[in-house]
Parts: sequence; structure tokens; C-alpha cells
Amino acid sequence: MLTGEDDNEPGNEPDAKSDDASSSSGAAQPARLVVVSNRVGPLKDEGRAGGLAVGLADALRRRGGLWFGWSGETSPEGTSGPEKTEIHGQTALTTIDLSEEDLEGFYYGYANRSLWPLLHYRLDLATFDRQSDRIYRSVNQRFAARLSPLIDDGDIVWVHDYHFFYLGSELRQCGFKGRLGFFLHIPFCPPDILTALPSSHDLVRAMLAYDLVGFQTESDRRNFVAFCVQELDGVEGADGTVSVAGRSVRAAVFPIGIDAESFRRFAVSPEAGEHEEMLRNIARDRLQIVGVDRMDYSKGLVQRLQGFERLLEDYPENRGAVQLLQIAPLSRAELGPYVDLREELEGLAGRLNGRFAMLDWTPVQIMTRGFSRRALAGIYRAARVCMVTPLRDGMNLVAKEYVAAQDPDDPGVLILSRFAGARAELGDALIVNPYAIDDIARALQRALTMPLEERQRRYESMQAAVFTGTAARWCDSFLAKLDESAPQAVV
Ligand code: ADQ
Repeated sequence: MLTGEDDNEPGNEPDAKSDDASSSSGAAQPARLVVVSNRVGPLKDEGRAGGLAVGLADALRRRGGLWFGWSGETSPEGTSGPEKTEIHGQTALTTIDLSEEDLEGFYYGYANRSLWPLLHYRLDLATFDRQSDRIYRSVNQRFAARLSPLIDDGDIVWVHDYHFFYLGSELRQCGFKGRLGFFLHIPFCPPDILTALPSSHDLVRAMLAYDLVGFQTESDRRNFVAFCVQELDGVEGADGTVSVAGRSVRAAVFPIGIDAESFRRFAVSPEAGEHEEMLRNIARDRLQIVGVDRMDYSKGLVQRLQGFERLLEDYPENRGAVQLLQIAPLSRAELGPYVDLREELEGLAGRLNGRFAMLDWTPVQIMTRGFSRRALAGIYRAARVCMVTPLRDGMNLVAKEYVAAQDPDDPGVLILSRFAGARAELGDALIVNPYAIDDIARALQRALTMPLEERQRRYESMQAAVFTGTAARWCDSFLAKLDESAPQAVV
């Protein structure tokens, strides 16, 4: 996801449209790329950008382009206020504000109280109200209206994630006739869950305005196709297309990756070394287990702590010999389920520490602060085990970062949820059911006692996958498929 928590570099002239914007796919130059996402940038990976930003920045640099989204700020004018643009070489970063009402209805409301839980299969946490639905559609419409004058039909437009399901159809309404793609970074739940959303038919119909819709996994793609077939009387074609009432969209799988080479370099940087050493010194001869996740209920943090507690109960030789560092930066901390989660985790960690701690040993440490990419790489390298146990996750980049950061001579062990998208590529991790506390405890024990030879064998196969399925490849394969798609007629 584009968290956009990093600051962008200052830019030069405020001019969003590049000179060769009208070049079409038939010409030698590839079409100009226009990326739309909730948060924008950063363009340069100086140790701060996530895999996604790196992949996109690379493509934007090569093609020249525009990256358009929310500034991260609110103002009374909201989406009708002035654009802010930074130019970096051939690429412009252009953002607009939201109003307070938009922030509440669009971002906190529909995107994060309705869609996020629902698409992560958490019908129990999803709430729906027509006011948020209305504001969400309206923000999509206004973003399309602001973007429209900045692009032309020779451009290739790539919209990202659950904030902008309607943006493509709104752009078509504004008259855009060029190629239009969409990528969903989070899961797409089965039709039986999605239909609980009062406007689910409208939402999926809006997705049909795109020429290409990309998903992280085959199961997400199948769920989308199933919705079109079961709910909208669509017909599945042989070539990955699905047609509904005369409109046809191609649905395909593009697992997102990381910039593995950079991450490996980060892991041997002096800053990484300092963090690795610090952690090893603190742990002394204890084995370190690490978890790195936004504090989100989709990440399975409660069950993870319970699994660790079960390890200490069932395998008492680990008492005093292992410790768990959970890095969990706060996210959407204003929303009720996130407040509850934080309380529950802190209570759980407090009880666990109270029950097992020794004078010189604290079993669990939870940290909510952020780290630079290099520091994080050092922390991964110091950890014998990394727990990536979401209850549901689109992909999970932490799993890939942990693998990329390992020392090939003494690699650690990845414990991975069967419900993370990364499972499809990282089958040589120890795969667990994140709901099954005993399963987590058993996997932890196995990881902590795994012989070097087995750790190396598993690492070898996983690193091959991580270094092949990179962020650049994800980006290139999506754009290649979009390049070859015929633009849809304007609806
Ligand atoms: P997220 O839910 O944010 O992304 P994830 O893929 O794990 O989940 O990415 C999190 C990123 O934040 C990682 O790059 C990680 O290193 C970084 N991070 C976490 N804690 C940090 C800290 N304290 N300091 C610094 N960096 C930290 C969504 C979907 C995922 C999907 C991605 C990309 O939910 O399933 O993999 O988008 O498509």
C-alpha cells in the first residue's frame, strides 16, 4: 500500500504535463504513464521508499509521467483547492487536498470502515452508511475531474487500490479514451461477503470501466470473476476476460515484489550493521523472533502473541532463551477497532511479560516507532525467526524483505500465514494457520531448532523467488499487459 508517510523531495516548476504527453503506443516512445493513488511518492529510494514506490518510480522515470493523488492534508477548499506539483526530471508529482468532510467520509468512512474490513473478510468489523458511500463516490468523481485536464488519450493511466474503485469510470465519463488499468493491493473477498456491501453491484460494475484489473493472487482474481458471473450475469472468457452487459475487462494476477537488490545492499550497510549488533547485544545468546506490521487487525497480532505464549507454556526450554520483538507502527489510530486492538495487544503483552519475565529477561517487546529501511534490514538480519502471520493479507512485503535481508551463510526462518498472498511464491517458509495457536507454537519451536542445512535449503528457494519477482517486474508485467489491451469504449 502507498502509505506515503515519507516526505517527498522539494520540486522545481509547477507544470504537470510533459511535452511529449501525446505520444501514443504505436510510436517508438512508450506512452506517458499516469499513476493515481491515495498517497504519492517518494520517487527516490534513499532508504525510505517501500517496494511499490520503487517499482512505480522506476517506470515513471523510464516513460516520463505524472503521479497524482491526495496531498495528505485537509483544507477548507478540499479537492477544489490549488494543485501542488513537484517536477523530478520527466516526472511530475501532483496532489490535491481533501476537506475534513471528505477525510471522514471517503478515507476513514467508506475506505477504512467499510471496504478495508470487508475485503479482508471481516464482515464483523465492517460498517456501512450511505453518507460515506456518497462522499466516496463524489471524491472519486472530483479526483477524476481534476486529473482529466492533465492527461490526454495517448497516456496510459494506472489507478491503485481500494480508495479509487470508481475513478476509472469517472474518468471515462470525463471523456478519457486511452488505456486504463487498476491494481488492487489488498484481497478481493468472495461474493458472499462482498454482497453485504449495500452498493457492491455499483462498485464492481465501476471496475468494468478499466481495460485491465490486476490482483495479487489467483484467489482474488477468481473472487472478482465469480462476483461478475454470479451477481452481474457476466460471462468468463477463455483469455482471462470477463464480460458483463457488453463490456469486457481483462482480470489478471500480478504479485507485487520488492526491490530485492537494494534491500540486500541495505542489509549490509553500516546503519543496518549497527542495528543488527545492537539487537544481538541486547539479546546476548538468546534467539530473536521479529514481527513487523502496521498495527492492523488484519495482521493477526493477537493470535501471534498467543502463539508465542503457547510456545513458552508447551516448550519451557525456551523460557529465558528467546525473545519476541514486535514492531507495530500505529495506523488509522482514530478508528474504534484500532483503538481496541492496541489495548488488547498491550494488555496481552503485559500479562505475558508479567507471567514469564525474569530479572534479566523480558519475553515480549512491542515498539510503535518507525525505522529507516536500512535499520529495518539490520533488524531482520539479526532475527533467527520472522513471524508473518496475517489473518488475511493482499501480499505482505515484510515476508519478502526478511528473506532478502538474510545472510546466506546463516539465514533465519520465515513463518508465514497460509492467508498471506506471499504464500503462493514463498511455499518454503513454515506455513501456518494464523488462527491456530498450537500451530503457531509448533512452527516457532520448529523454526528455533531448525538445523542450518534446512534453513539454507529453504532460504535458497525463497530468495530465488524474491529476487525474480521484484517490484520492477511487477510493474513491467502489468504495464506490458495494459499496453497490449484495447481501450474500452467510453461509457
Ligand atoms: P501493508 O498492509 O502496509 O500494504 P506490507 O506489504 O507488509 O503491508 O507493507 C508494509 C511496509 O511497511 C513494509 O515495506 C514494511 O517494511 C514497512 N514497515 C512496517 N513497519 C515499519 C516500521 N516500523 N518502520 C519502517 N517501515 C515499516 C498493503 C497490503 C499488502 C501489500 C502491500 C503492497 O495490505 O498486502 O503487500 O500493500 O501491495
